[in-house]
Amino acid sequence: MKTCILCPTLLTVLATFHLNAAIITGPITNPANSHDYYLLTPNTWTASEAEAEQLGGTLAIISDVGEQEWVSSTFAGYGGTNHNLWIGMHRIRPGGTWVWVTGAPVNYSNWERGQPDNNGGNESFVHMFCRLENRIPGTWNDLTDTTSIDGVPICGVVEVPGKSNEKTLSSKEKALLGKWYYAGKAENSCRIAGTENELYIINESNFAGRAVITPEGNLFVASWRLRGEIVKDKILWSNGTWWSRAANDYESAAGKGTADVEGLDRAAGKHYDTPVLQ
Ligand SMILES: [Ca+2]
Repeated sequence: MKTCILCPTLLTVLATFHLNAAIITGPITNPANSHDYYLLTPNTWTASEAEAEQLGGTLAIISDVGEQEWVSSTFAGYGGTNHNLWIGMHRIRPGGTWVWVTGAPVNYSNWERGQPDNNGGNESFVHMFCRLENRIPGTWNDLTDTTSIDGVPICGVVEVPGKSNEKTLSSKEKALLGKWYYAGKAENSCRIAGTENELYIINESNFAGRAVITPEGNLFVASWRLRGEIVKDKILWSNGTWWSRAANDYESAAGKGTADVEGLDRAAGKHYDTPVLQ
């Protein structure tokens, strides 16, 4: 009987924080850049970014004061309700530098006074404040991967690049889309996702980085300074790791070493120590 009484509470919790966030409203087009935006239900930065990628974009990349003011005024008080807003800025590792998930250059910021403070040493995700006493609406704060602050939920704002750019993904880029496996391990799936004209690498920790194909035919993720050599059904990354299209236990197949799996002996090579974007 006790279990039955607890069930509704448990279900409410599960329904409130899905693995992915859901959409409150959108798409709403920003007339200044013709990009589409969505407001998501309250969730963590990580779950919100995952939903953004499902929608074909990322959490919003705030490029200038105009976009800042449009996003803040459109979504922070949407529907007469206060929402703090996750945006697409994060640290790849605790205490590291701030980057946009797309790898876009950080040319604009709007930190609140005293922020970012990395309070507790683990604030690696950025949100905008809504209008609330003691807070300057629209200013940014670094925070842990949580779902609320000041008792007010945090909702992701998704930005999906418009189709005004005529460039589309090449057939080589399209062939890379879909699921990959870190070191060929079934439990460590990764993804390569694409918008209409941009390619994103999403690693086993669910961090996304904008990727381009270099003139020599390799992948390059600028925000991570990481190159990937495409060898048949594998990507050999310049940090010595590799992805495979298929989930296979390569280590078992190859014994303790992996050198007899084609190309893997080159994965940890030093030929990409100085990545240069064209
Ligand atoms: Ca902070």
